[in-house]
Amino acid sequence: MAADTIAAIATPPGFGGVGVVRVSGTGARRIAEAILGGIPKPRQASLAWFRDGTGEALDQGLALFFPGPQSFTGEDVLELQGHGGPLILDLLLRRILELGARLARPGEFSERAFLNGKLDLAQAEAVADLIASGTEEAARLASRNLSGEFSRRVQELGEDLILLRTFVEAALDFPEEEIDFIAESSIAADLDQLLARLDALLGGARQGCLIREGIQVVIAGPPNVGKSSLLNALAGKDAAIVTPIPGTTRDLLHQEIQIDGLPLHLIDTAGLRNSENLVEREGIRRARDQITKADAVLWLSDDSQDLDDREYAPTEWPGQIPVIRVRNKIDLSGRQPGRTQTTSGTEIAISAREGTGLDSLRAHLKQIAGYQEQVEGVFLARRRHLDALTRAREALCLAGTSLRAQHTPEITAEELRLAQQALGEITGEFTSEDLLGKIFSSFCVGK
Ligand SMILES: Nc1nc2c(ncn2[C@@H]2O[C@H](COP(=O)(O)OP(=O)(O)OP(=O)(O)O)[C@@H](O)[C@H]2O)c(=O)[nH]1
Ligand SMILES: [Mg+2]
Repeated sequence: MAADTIAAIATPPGFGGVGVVRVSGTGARRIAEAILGGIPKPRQASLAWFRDGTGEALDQGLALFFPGPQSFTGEDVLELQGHGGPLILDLLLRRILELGARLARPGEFSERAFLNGKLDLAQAEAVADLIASGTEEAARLASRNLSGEFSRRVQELGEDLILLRTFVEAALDFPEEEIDFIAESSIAADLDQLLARLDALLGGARQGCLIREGIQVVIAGPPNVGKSSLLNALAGKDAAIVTPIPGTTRDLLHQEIQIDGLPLHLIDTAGLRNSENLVEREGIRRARDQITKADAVLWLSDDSQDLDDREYAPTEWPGQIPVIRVRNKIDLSGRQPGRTQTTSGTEIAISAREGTGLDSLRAHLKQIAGYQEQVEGVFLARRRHLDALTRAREALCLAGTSLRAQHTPEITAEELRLAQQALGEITGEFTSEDLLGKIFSSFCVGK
């Protein structure tokens, strides 16, 4: 248990009805005595005056005391709920620091909860994800992780892996009987079954990662084809300036939208053409740059004009980025809205002005992102979790290969160990200090 006592304002900066200061550590009792004149009854709200060093009242509010280990961090925790003014909270915090606490680093309360075994790492991350969640879907999934469902599934896999390891390692200890031992056992079948469960978990985690992070979609094309109009139509508001003048948009315009719970970061860009205008040229440079960072590009053209846009298209489309050709202004050209498959890829005909064809476009974007509705067992995963699950999967596959080769039980055992270790990284059983520091420092102060 950490020796020093930490404190932070846990509510966001600004004015509000209530502001909360949190204290955790062995000094919490002493601080309560100094500020409140006594230690509040454990886990009960008591109305109290918060006093400064001279005994003068700073504020009045609710005081809550959670003796360790039955607290969020596992240490003694004091929570003072005063009025939500920045100055008053600051005075209160300063008084607490005077009494020997130090300012908490971002995420330090959660870090202590993790170190004291109150939460595993995936759960601690879920706390931060819940706070940061931008969609209802993401919030729902984060709270599911917080409840430990994801961790439990990962742990169960880890435990079964240990059983398998024990078996294989026992075989190593009795080399004469080794081949029969492995052949007669159900190890291969168990391994396949583990792999299937891991795949299911990975599928749910991939979907969850998508819900957490969304995809970045760049709208690009020649000037005046309706890129900004499309952004506005998808966003359902008048975010970008639309005029009949080619070269209207110069800056990149970011807009967050969601399609059935899938977050999409839309970026409207300057129309691509050869321009002598310095401002426009910079806009075009930024547009091209943005295209290379996209998860998908909507390449727009004006279907009512017979324009060869090849000369405008970036000469080297970045390799794997899906490009969707969108024919806009079909209200003028008379083309039917919707999706068609051509030799050069998918084309979608829309009218940004009338809103036709947009449903097909949305559906296609979801498909490109790999987003499915109602997937069983979705978990709000981070890249870190995906990476660990993928490594575990690779190790299991190698274990399977060496098992079937029947000559190298050492390798099977080693790969199983690596798989178990990768799973352990998710819940924090095996982690480096660096990784912990990185994870918790991205949290908010006071959490
Ligand atoms: N008829 C029709 N006009 C459209 C449609 N979409 C856009 N427009 C018109 O086309 C013109 C250009 O639209 P913008 O959305 O500004 O085009 P842009 O591609 O963003 O243009 P730049 O920013 O200059 O590159 C405006 O007059 C729009 O009203 C459409 O679906 N149908
Ligand atoms: Mg524009």
